[in-house]
Amino acid sequence: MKHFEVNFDGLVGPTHNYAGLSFGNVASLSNARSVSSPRSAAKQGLEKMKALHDMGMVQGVLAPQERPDIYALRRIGFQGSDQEVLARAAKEAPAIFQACCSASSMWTANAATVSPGADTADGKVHFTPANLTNKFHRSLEPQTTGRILRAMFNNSRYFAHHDHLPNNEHFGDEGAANHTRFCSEYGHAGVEMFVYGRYAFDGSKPAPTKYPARQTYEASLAVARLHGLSDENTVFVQQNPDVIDQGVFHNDVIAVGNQNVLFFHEEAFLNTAQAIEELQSKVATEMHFIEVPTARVPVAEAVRTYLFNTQLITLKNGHMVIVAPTECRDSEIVSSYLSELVTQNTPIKEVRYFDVKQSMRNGGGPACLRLRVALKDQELAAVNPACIMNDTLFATLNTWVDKHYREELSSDDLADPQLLIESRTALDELTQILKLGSVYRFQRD
Ligand code: SUG
Repeated sequence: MKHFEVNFDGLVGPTHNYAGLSFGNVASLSNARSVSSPRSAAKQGLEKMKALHDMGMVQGVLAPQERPDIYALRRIGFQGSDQEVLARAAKEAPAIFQACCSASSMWTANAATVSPGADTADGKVHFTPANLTNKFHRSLEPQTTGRILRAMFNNSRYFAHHDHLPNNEHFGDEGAANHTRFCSEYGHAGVEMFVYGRYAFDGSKPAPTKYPARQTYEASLAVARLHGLSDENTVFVQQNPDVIDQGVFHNDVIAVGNQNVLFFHEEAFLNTAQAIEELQSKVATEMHFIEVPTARVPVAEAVRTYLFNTQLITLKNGHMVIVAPTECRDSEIVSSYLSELVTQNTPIKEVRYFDVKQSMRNGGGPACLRLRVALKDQELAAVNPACIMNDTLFATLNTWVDKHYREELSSDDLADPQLLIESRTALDELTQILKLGSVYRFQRD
């Protein structure tokens, strides 16, 4: 039996823009209203996917969502033809309108939480789309995410799909951005670490005071229950509220793990010693805990460069590579740290830098752009093959982007009725390329 970790990267959508929608996410707020390039954004993402494929990884593609979200605008009372809905919403409620235009589904680390079959009670791979309740623009994603995941993992013998958790901040769930799995081999039973920012039903517990904690303890527990995980293969860890208040809006901005490695910042967790002890006692292999001290990399520098929003991937020769954004290379503090790290006695042997600046300016690094799914070979064979990256798909998607995506987009362009037509035309063609069927509402209604 063979097993793999497959990274499913979000394809950036045609309305990629900077609207400053994410309070608590420093990059999103500081780049608000700058001009974006949807075409470069999509191509930067595709280059990363292709590079991982060329490194021998199995790489998948997750389709973007339809934006502007006309259905959300109708639901809050804007009426008339699609063009009238756009024009009225842009004029009367510009902030809400912009939220309905966000291409935020590109950050597929927030698409869902996934538990591999080796960990679950029924042996199936379980998927729960994240409800993303904390931000209105992101709360528009889960239903379509669920449809896309069902179209990609469409075999009930191997895959179990759940509805997203109740749409309420008490059950705020941000998906795999707060979920890390440790194991010896991907196909072997592992331990799943859920990191939460606050307790929703107990106000006496520590919580951030400035920025929101998007993930609740109760949501993490609910996902673990749905997936049929046990006490033995789960660990629940509270994020340090102080780092949330410094812009760490998801755990994947301050920690990343893979197999037997947890790479994390000294200030990441509220109770680090306890978390380490519990993880080591539950994971069936010896763990490497690589803790980066504040004295070496301050939290602000980690947030600015996204040192921890890196991907840790295992190549076929067993070496781990750290996939980092070029912002890490361009920081003296971080690049010197990384050059030393790869010479030390840990499985991490190499750093590869990627330019994902279009995404970074909205607070999305390499790790935000991917959803990890550990699969055994027979499960991989049941995945929609049109969504798996290869040289032909890479060429096809680049041509598709060139044909449909704008070079530049400013917030004023979002109300252009032509953008809606362009976006729907592009996505309709994409569902044929990725063989997804009619996953978008404009194709179904
Ligand atoms: O949810 N940014 C996203 C970034 C998500 C990053 N994901 C992970 N860390 N896994 C967010 O805050 C900004 C959109 C705007 O401002 O236009 C945004 O949604």
